[in-house]
Amino acid sequence: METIAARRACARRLPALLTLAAAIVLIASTSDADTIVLRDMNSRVETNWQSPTGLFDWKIDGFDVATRQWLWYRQGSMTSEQSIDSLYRVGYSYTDNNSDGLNEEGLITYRESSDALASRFTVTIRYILQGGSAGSGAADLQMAVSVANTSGSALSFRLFNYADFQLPGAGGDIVSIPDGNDPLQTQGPVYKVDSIAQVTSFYGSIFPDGYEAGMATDSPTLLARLTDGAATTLGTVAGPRSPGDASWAQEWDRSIGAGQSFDVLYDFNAIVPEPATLAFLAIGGAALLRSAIRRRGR
Ligand SMILES: [Ca+2]
Ligand SMILES: [Ca+2]
Ligand SMILES: [Ca+2]
Repeated sequence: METIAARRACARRLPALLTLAAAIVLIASTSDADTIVLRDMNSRVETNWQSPTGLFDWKIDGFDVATRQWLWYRQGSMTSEQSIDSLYRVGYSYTDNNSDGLNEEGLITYRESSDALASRFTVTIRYILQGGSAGSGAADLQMAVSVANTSGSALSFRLFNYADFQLPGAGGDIVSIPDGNDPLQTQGPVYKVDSIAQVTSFYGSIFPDGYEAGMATDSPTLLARLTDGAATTLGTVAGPRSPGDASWAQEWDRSIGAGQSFDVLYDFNAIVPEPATLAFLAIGGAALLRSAIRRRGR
């Protein structure tokens, strides 16, 4: 039973607790609010979840392969697509799955509006980073996107995933999406970001409705089309596109049933070894490297 003395002791501690709470809020709003940082082995990913900047940094052994990767959407009768961060930002959380003191998993949650009861859908993005050993130049990033229809009727939803990766080496990158769901960006025989999108809850085709391999010299660029304030429908541009500053985008058009969700799992596999490692790769190490990464994933 709580005594008066105990209550008084609690009351005396209260100002200190409030100060501590204020300090924690301050830390969260100044250093941690905008940017989510994931780390694992040789790899580090930074995502600004509160702006269209999105994922802006993916360093592998110090080399940054990502200029931007982010999601846009167009729902119902919206007249232009909007970046996913323009939804109500519920929050994010970290997970350190392997208890090495580094958070390699981040979960970001958005919903239609600040009013949870009035919102018809939520969107969650779960990133899981899997680094390679130091100097390997290899890393893997998974992104699981779930659009959940929390309303009582079907929801018309278009989801766009845009990716602008960069690879080392001169001469520009080559990008292709031969089957629609498998964007591949390469530079020379070794450097690459090999992506695959897998629909994990079935609504219509397992393939995207639109996909385009793009170049920074396109007019307008893929990014410009997603941000121009007009409704965009992607075509089917499989490429390969000629060497340059490559990007790509995919579009999923789905009617999501009441209480159902549309889920896509992306896997981005990057290989950007430093020149010293290339000699090793030249004698057949690339397959070993790739299988080592895969083994870690199981
Ligand atoms: Ca960890
Ligand atoms: Ca547009
Ligand atoms: Ca690029």
